[in-house]
Amino acid sequence: MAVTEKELEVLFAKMPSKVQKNRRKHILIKNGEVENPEIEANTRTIPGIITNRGCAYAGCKGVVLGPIKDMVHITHGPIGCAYYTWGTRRNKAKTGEHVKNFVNYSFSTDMQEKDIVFGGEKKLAAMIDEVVEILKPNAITISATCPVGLIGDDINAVAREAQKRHGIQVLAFSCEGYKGVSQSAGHHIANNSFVESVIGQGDMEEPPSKFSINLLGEYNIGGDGWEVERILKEIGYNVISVMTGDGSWEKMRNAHVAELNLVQCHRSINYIAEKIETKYGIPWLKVNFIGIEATIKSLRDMALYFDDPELTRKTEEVIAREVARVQPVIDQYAKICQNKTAFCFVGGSRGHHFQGLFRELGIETILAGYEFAHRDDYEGRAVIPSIKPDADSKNIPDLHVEPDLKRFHLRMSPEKLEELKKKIPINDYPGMNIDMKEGHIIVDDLNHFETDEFIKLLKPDIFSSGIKDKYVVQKMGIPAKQLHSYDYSGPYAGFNGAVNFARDVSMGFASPTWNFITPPWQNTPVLTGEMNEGGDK
Ligand code: CFM
Repeated sequence: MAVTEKELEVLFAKMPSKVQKNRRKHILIKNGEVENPEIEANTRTIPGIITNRGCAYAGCKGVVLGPIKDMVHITHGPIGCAYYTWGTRRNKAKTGEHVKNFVNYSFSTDMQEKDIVFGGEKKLAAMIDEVVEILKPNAITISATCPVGLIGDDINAVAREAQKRHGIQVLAFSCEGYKGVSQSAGHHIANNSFVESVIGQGDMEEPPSKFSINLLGEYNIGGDGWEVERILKEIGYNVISVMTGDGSWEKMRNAHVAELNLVQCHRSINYIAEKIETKYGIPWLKVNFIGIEATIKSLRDMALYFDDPELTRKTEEVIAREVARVQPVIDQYAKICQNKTAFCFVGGSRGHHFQGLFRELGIETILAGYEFAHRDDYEGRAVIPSIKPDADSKNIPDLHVEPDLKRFHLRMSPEKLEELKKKIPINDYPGMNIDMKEGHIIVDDLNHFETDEFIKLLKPDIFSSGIKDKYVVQKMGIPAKQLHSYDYSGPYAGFNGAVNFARDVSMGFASPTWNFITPPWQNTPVLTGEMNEGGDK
């Protein structure tokens, strides 16, 4: 099913002209004649429009910092920001003997009116003292919320003093919610600080064993990272650090010794991948462990990079064994899913990543998009030089790094790397648009009105999005599968994840619940009338 230009015009016509002008740039129909059409992204949502976006604090503390388990993450601000980010992103983390894990806690300075009036620095310093005394974390982060920026608390000074007092690293993040147009700004702020102050601070000079890698942009939602690590370890890779799912500050400090960085979520962590390349000479490879085919491709790309006969053999052995184990189970579920259609609208990477997994089940993604991704996530990294910075993007400093004189070394000859780039996505991400099919819709920063309208137009069999819109969609009689938190399920990555996903999605379709729901528009009488502009006729 596809939408015609004419139908799209009808949709636009319902918007006020100013909104229409703006939204036209964010909505595309994939058209074979224009291979990679331009889309506007990472710009402000018009105030008043209900979208799914979050804030810079959410991207910094919630997404990138939050999953690091051996640090205590302090939210400096009134209690709401800490409370509503407590446990809602299902970034799981293992505990064990001698493992510090504070992921299940929420820490806030709980600023009151008096702190807003007289300043909250003393309260923050006292809280750090308390945290060190009670929990003894390996390091601490402080994330600023909006009021902190407004009243001008100097969190950097508080962090510096606390670091001297306690002898542990205390990092301050000026990630006030308003710092950018979405959580994407917060990713960038967190990335900058990790490159500057954490990565490369460890003592290791050499990788501890062969095939050492870092896994970037994997946050272990519902256990995704554990499934990916299981596969990688079985093949023979040594995972030095994961950024940041079930991650640790201690391990990240030695990330500089790896031979390759894998990038799962390009949007949230491409800055780190890029800067590590410049600083330490580690190339990065775009991978995708969502879906059987994508997982296999990623594993084979990695084998090509390392170019080792034993590793390649083991890669194929694991692939063959895993596929033989999971495919028959998936095939059973796929019978329920055949010829269905989906909307796949997620934050910044999953709108693309999950399309392959849907396809493997016989489900076609007819509308996809991102809440806050940039043009490169749609059109590929080749467009980066042509993206014009605006006032909002200039708000986040672009960190300048130089090669580390002591620790920079090439992982392979430039010629060999160039050869490899022709075969596998090294230091590159071609974006989502090229994978979308003719006639399908690409929407940036989808809003509530458009969600309603596109559902009426396209009648998808399943809607994949988040908590903010799932209930509205379910009330329309359409199953909704959250692809942020995975509801209460997961992992969805790797081989085991594909089975879980197939089970959950087919359960959604097969549930008798939908027979008890009548979409509201089927019962509502449609009144027609005319405006009487002429007065009292
Ligand atoms: Fe990356 Fe993510 Fe995503 Fe993201 Fe997020 Fe998330 Fe996401 Mo929700 S880091 S961009 S900021 S893959 S929390 S684990 S699911 S919007 S698509």
